[in-house]
Amino acid sequence: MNIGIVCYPTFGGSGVVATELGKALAQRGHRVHFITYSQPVRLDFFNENLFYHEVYVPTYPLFQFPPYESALASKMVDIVQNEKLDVLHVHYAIPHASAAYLAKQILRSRGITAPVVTTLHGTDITLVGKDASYEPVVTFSINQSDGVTSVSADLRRETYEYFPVEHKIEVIPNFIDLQRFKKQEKSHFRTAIAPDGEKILLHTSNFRSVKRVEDVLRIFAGVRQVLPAKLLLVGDGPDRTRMEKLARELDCQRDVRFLGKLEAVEEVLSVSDLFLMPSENESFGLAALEAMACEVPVVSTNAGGIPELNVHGVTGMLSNIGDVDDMVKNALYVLDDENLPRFKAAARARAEEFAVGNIVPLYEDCYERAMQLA
Ligand code: GMT
Repeated sequence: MNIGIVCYPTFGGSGVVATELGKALAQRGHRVHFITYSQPVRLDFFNENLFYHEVYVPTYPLFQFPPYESALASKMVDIVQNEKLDVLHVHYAIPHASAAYLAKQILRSRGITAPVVTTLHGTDITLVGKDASYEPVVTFSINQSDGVTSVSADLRRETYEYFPVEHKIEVIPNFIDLQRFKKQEKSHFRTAIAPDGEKILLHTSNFRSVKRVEDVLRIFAGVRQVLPAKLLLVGDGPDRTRMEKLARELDCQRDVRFLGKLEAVEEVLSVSDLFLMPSENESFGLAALEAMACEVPVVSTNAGGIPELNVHGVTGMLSNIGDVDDMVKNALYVLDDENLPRFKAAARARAEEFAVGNIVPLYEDCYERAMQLA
């Protein structure tokens, strides 16, 4: 197939999933055209089946808000027509699904059929999409898509609950490259971080309020009262400075390291004992899946789609949002030397169910059905 992928090319989970999907499809012999405003971060190599088309948004003094959606729709028209795409797969409803609808109508006026598949990733529904400023456009463009997928059953439930969406939504979960995400021998790194055999806890996120990084620090402070431990924080975002201050207030700054935006997160995961995900909302929790693939169990909330990945008492433990005391108790239970090996093995085994080879064919089937419908 000739497939167009539209996504946010930045570090966010939806962009990562879209890019990894494109790479996997290219390996399976499809020709994949990325249509984005800059080169996706994980697309920094040559492959004969991968193409990148940049959306250029001309500015003009009149434009307080440059019309990205129009430029994107025009670019989609150009690429579908000239590269003879079979299907357009847009990740994140806003504004990609509505731009795709516009492109489809323009192409139809030229006698060209362009099936559109929309994948809902989370905040496009749970945070941003619900806002009355966007809701009518989100609902309309989901209903006009030829195929709609969501990354968890919970996100599908939320979509039906909050939007008058009539379209069938197929659940296709996030997936993982088990060759890249596996426990690696990094004992020198472990010795440098935890020289006295301390347990290593890890959190990775974009440091936005939905991630509740404050809870990460409070859980760590509780664990450290009982057990020698270190905390590694990967990522960056609006709450970072406040969290550095909180680490000092909790008097645990010497045991906390802010590592910033690391690309090779699998190296840090390889030396970690426990992953913390106290999110307020999480449609799937790709970061937890990456941890589990590296044999790191997860202490998380039961928000959104997390329970569809993290199995309570098996791959980690679940608590209610904000229940820091319970998460401290759970973390200590998982980290107990009696329990940790069994949790680690179960985390990896569960991650294997989400192997890229199990999930990507579901998208191929979805494309086929959308092409028949359009
Ligand atoms: O987690 C984020 O804030 C980034 C966000 C995004 O939109 O890129 O990630 C969402 O999509 C990921 C890939 O499908 C999911 O694994 C994340 O759980 C989801 N984040 C939220 O729902 C908050």
